[in-house]
Amino acid sequence: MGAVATFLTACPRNCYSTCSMRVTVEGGRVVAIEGEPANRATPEGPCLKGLAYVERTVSADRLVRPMARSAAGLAPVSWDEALGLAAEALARVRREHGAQALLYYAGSGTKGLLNGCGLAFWRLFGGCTTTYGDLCWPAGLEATRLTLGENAHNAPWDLANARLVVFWGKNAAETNVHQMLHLEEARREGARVVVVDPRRTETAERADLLVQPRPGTDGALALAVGHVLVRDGLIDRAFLDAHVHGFAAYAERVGEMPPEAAAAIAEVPAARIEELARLVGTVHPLTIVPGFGMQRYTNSGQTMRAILALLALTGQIGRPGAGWMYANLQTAVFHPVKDPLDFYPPARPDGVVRVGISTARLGRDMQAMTDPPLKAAWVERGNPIPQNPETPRVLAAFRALDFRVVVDEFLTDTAREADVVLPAKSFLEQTDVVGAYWHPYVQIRQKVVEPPPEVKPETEIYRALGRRLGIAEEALAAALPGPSDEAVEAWLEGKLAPLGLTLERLRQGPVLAPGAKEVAFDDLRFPTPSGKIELVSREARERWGLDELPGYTEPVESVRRGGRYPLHLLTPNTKNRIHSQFGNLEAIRRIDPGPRVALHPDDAARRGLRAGERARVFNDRGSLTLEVALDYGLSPGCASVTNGWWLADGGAVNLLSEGRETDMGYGAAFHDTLVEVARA
Ligand SMILES: Nc1nc2c(c(=O)[nH]1)N[C@H]1C(S)=C(S)[C@@H](COP(=O)(O)OP(=O)(O)OC[C@H]3O[C@@H](n4cnc5c(=O)[nH]c(N)nc54)[C@H](O)[C@@H]3O)O[C@H]1N2
Ligand SMILES: Nc1nc2c(c(=O)[nH]1)N[C@H]1C(S)=C(S)[C@@H](COP(=O)(O)OP(=O)(O)OC[C@H]3O[C@@H](n4cnc5c(=O)[nH]c(N)nc54)[C@H](O)[C@@H]3O)O[C@H]1N2
Ligand SMILES: [Mo]
Repeated sequence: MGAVATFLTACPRNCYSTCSMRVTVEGGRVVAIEGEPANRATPEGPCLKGLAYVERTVSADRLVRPMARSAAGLAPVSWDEALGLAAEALARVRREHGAQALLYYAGSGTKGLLNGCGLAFWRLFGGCTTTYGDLCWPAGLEATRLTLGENAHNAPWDLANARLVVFWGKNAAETNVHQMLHLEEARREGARVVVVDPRRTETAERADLLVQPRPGTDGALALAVGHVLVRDGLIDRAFLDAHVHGFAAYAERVGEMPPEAAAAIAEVPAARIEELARLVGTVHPLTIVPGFGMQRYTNSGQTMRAILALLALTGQIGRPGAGWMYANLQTAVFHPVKDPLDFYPPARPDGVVRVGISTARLGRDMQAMTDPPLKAAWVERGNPIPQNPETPRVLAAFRALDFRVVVDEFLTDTAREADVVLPAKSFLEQTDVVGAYWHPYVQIRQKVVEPPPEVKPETEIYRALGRRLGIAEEALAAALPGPSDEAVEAWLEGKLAPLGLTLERLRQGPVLAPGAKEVAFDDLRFPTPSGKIELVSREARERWGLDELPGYTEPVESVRRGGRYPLHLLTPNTKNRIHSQFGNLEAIRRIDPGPRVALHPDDAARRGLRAGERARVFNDRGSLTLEVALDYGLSPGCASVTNGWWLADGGAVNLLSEGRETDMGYGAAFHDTLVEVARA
């Protein structure tokens, strides 16, 4: 056995927690993963997924050699052959159709500054087409920016100071497990907890009040809460006068939504709406923790504005224990994100990179693209076939291309469609620096082991491909840090130095991002056009064509709009997977062996379905055959399947969704989906 050493690193998954972890390596192999108490947000250490890296890094399923397609399917080939095939095909596409006939698709598989190298490389290639928007959170980001001016919130541990915590469309007990520790601290001091969710989630187990709106109707619910606050004078007049723009117009708007009206829309008893309003109006400090669940609808940006308005009314912003804990972009110190459009570089057309495909409409936009049409795709860090809306179209669009390259650690549904699959490094195999979107720490994501002999980091994949494409060595060197570990580190030091940080410092522990505030907006300055919290937003109209006030509109795909199918499909996230990752590991399979559709027992009985039976979940776009699970905690009229199952598992939920954007921010309206369930 070789030497034993322990390293500090951070989990780079697209997850709130971005845990600090101590990784023990013995004989070149990861043997243990533990927590790092210096991270005040995640002191207890990683979840089961984090612990499962011990398996994941050496999993027998991991891709450790390139593969290429022949008549017999995908088979291992040498790097020489794989890169030769890719270079030849890409050069041909560029020669015949132009560089923009290549789609560069990057998903959310890992965080890190080195991710930016992809686009830098494609610029050297001569350009590409890429996507705008994302699958995750942009409607909420934009709603928050329109209202508060930027996305920042109090430090995670400040939740302990709250006396009322409202989890609105967030299931922290599964998706942000560390937040529950801060919640428990608040509860020990007497805090009360509200959960607003059509499902009685694990988070709801801790709640004093559970409000279960009909999916997609939270806007109406929030307006009615605002109505009661204004009606009963449960508002902070001094705060409104000094720091809020548009209260008079807002008060008029909520006048139109008394609790009885919202009760009819949201299918929540009016008395419960009154109860929620009384808590919001009287139990302070109040933190609202909105999740991403209700911002996956066609009306979701407006919904988020309506919920956020409740904090403006009650003056619960800029104080300890108070505020809007949505997205904390205070660690975006390397590329400050002032505007959600800054996420999609380059935000402005430059003739080289065509930012022309909506992530939410990936399949449709790929098929519709002309001048030049798309002929090839390069996919990295993402699994768009099961994860983007409307899987059948995404699949068809990928199949219609002449050539596809996928870079991944595993043979995902998307990789299975590729002509060339290149094995990706794991986060334990190349040093990088990561931020977070919940806590305010900048962290090192440290190389702790060598990659398997035939695995290269993306930076080296690009360098090798670039050489084959005849790109000048100096240009590659300028765009791609490496090849040595020292050169990668020197590049990272160059990014850190302007912030007064070093890798050495990060190796000692997580570091608060320079300028990060423990209490966001404590100076009550809001970088909006009026300098105040905006209940009325001109930009909402000018940029998105929406009402200047928050409002409620029925989701596009709805039974009340005459939708053909009766059940509302929810596709939430789940504890032991991150989207389409981890579900293939033995440690996870033991707990969560396969996809199931949850139904309220009454809905199941009406269809003659019993627990454990197989049922077809379907609409005009597609169908899934799944095992039925009964859940009294799920609102009647809903069906729920966790997202992230692969086509290969028979559970790819986006077979059922449509490629539709949210009302603002270019997000994906996954939950605007109706289905029927019947005996298989
Ligand atoms: N119906 C429905 N669909 C959804 C959602 C929903 O709620 N409902 N949620 C959406 C949300 S919020 C998100 S964020 C998306 C997530 O969708 P994606 O962004 O596609 O993310 P993952 O499914 O996690 O897949 C990431 C892939 O990156 C690979 N990977 C990991 N590390 C590396 C690396 O270092 N290099 C390379 N090259 N590859 C790597 C992983 O193996 C994995 O295959 O899904 C969305 N899809
Ligand atoms: N374990 C784990 N953790 C994760 C992830 C993961 O896949 N697994 N993914 C990470 C990522 S990328 C994301 S985006 C986050 C997402 O984490 P969350 O913010 O918790 O988001 P979701 O699971 O999409 O949805 C949260 C809740 O919204 C509810 N919901 C759906 N529709 C509505 C509605 O109309 N109104 C209301 N009030 N609620 C509704 C759902 O039932 C669900 O319980 O989690 C991150 N953390
Ligand atoms: Mo996400």
